[in-house]
Amino acid sequence: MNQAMTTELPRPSPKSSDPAELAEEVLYCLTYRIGKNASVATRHDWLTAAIQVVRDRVIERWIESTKAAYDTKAKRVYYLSMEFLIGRLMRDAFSNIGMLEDMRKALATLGVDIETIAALEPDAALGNGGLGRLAACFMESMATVNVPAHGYGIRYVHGLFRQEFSDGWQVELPETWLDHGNPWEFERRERSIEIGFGGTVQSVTDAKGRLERHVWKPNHSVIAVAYDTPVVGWRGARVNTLRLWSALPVDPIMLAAFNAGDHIGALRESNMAEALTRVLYPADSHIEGQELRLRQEYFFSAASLQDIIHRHLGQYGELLSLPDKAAIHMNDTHPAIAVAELMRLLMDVHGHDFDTAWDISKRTFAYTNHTLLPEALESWPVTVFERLLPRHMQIVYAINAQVLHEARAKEGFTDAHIRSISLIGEDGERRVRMGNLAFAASHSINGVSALHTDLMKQTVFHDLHMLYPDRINNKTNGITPRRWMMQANPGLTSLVREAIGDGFLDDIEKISELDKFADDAAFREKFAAVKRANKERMATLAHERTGAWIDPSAMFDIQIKRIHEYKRQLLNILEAVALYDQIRSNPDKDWVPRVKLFGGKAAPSYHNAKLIIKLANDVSRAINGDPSVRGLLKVVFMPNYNVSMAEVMVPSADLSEQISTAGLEASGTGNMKFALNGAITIGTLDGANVEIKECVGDDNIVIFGLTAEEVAERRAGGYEPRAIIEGSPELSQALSAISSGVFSPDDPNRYRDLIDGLYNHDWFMVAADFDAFCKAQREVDQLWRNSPQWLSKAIRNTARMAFFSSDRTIRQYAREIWNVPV
Ligand code: B1N
Repeated sequence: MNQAMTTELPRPSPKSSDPAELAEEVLYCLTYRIGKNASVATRHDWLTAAIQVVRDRVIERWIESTKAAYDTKAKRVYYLSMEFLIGRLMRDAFSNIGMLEDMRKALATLGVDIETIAALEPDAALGNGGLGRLAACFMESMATVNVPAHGYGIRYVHGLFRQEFSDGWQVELPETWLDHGNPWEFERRERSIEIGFGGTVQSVTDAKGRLERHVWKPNHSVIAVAYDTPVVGWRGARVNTLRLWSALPVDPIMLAAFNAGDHIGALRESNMAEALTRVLYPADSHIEGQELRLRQEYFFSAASLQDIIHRHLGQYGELLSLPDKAAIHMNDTHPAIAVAELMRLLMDVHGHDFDTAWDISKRTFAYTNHTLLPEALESWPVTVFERLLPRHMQIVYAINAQVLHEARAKEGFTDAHIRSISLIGEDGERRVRMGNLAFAASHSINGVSALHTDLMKQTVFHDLHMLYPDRINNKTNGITPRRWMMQANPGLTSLVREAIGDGFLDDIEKISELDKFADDAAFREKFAAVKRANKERMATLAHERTGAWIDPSAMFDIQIKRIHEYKRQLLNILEAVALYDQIRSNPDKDWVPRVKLFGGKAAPSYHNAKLIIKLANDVSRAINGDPSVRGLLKVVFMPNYNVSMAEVMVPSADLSEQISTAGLEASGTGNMKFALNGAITIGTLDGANVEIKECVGDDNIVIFGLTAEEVAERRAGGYEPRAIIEGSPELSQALSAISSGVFSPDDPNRYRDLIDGLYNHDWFMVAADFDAFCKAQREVDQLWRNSPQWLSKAIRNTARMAFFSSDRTIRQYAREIWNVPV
């Protein structure tokens, strides 16, 4: 740095953790980077200055990590994901670098409260739910366990919408996380890449007329500009890069058109480019099939692939060694077009033949499947694909020919098998099946829980698994204990440190030493006090956001996740209605006071999910306003559930609701966050709940309902919900209350479709599991009445959750998929 620039106010040593020196550093940033002095600085200015101070330390390690990976020629992991639900970053960085408390003191000497400014940091919501949050946990764990990795995604201007309620209905408002600038990101104009779309493919022949290669001539293009965010691992062990792409027009105001007087037309290209990265598609586990989405997918996959190739060529000068030096991971099929792009680059740009390119691709790519829901399996009409990506379409056909050839050469493959393996679906409109493309090109295809992986083999990928039996493997999801325990629950973290020492901070396996404290009455009391404080904090938030007062001594029963019929928020609401009825009928019974908390967004186009939100709000208004159940039952729906809100809700929970129809939730990760924070799970044997049960033990979890196998049998055997409803007085009563307008006197028919759906088909088997769920809830009440027993179980949950650390997950990916040392 230029000495002259720093002579006025010497820049304090960036290594210092002394609060007085840190305070000076904050003032330095305020003065020289923001251009303000303390007397006029806004709270946002203080936030930016504080972030810049931690950022400086992070940058030093970032440069070291990048250089070390280069010098040692280490294999790199490239994690391609349409979504990174990272949330706030300041506390994460302070905490991982070990300066949270020093910074708190430093800011206090300047009259600034760290919690106040922390709350101003926007919650980066570049994702919908579990899939995006998993990518964020993985980024942190890769930095922690020292895997050289780059995350690649899209820098959406608007992340997931902000949710408000208007008369109990969800209203979506644009999220504007970049309004105050983003101090974490570094724009890398030098990493700008031109991405083409459309056009034609020309064949170049040699002198003898033999085909030499294909040349794609796109008819329009945009520029992808890189924005880098550093991702810090625990104790600053390593700093990796999250590289997000933003689209810019190649020729912002097409001068020719502008000069010819077509002012609007001149901006067309600019508008089109900007539309590409403007907004995140707000559907979770559901594909809308709009062309803009395919453009987004190609845009970020192609930019990432070209970046990876550029880096590899810069260091090694050839591409045959790509599989030894790069592992490219596809987070679901959203980046699957990367397969065709790599093949195109290898063949058309770098002159490799198909067989070589195909071999390189298969040894480089791996793919994670996150859902078996048919509406989430991506496929694109051949017509759209061909128009947008004509060369990639040819390559998909060539890959398909190869795969079908391999299948035909194997014994036992009938025409039906061939049809299901094909990358092109031929039922009705011809479509490119992105799952089959990702599978065909990957040496590893993993599911996200043991059950989900088994079901993958039995269902969607049955025939591809028969053809390539060594590829499917399981990697049960995990969560980072840094964010989901140390940062979100500092009270519990200190208590655990007091009990078993600091070892678990660096090695989460050691948290099992807490197990013996489950029988220690004094420890139980302290554990209860921590939970109580977390519940008080939650009660304050609930009051701030909804106006409702909730009693921290009641049981906090929480269901937070995207609203989806298969996740069965409806089952939970119906149980609340039934309980409400029972309390009113038997007011003198010793009911366990409960607060049922909900949080979650519905995709804007998902009608039933929005109706379920309205129902929850209608039920909430009726119950909370009825003095006859006061102090015994409350229902609160928290608006605008996001990562930051989860950080408050999860540590406050007594009971964790994980009640999806068995076989439909691939894994779940909220289930892990709650259990780690000492909540007891009520759940079905679905996704990772199965493994949570194995880890915490049958006595420390409440399981109910049909198994995945039973669900399948019932479906096959002709499921008749009407008969079941009629056989359950509680369910019939709850449904007739809703359909007669008890909760919607202004519009008694409001829930007609929802209720008719339950009687007529009940796809998600709410009726089949209703009685079992109510029974399980009364068992939960019984456990709650014996407080020492409840606390022992809660402590055992915390003590037995080490397996669900994303550090474990990432180590397995590194060893078993990526072939990277950890
Ligand atoms: O991925 C999570 C799992 O824990 C959840 O069980 C699973 O539902 C979730 C299309 C998805 N699966 N599929 C999606 C998201 C966005 C989109 O556009 C599909 N999300 C999941 C992590 O493994």
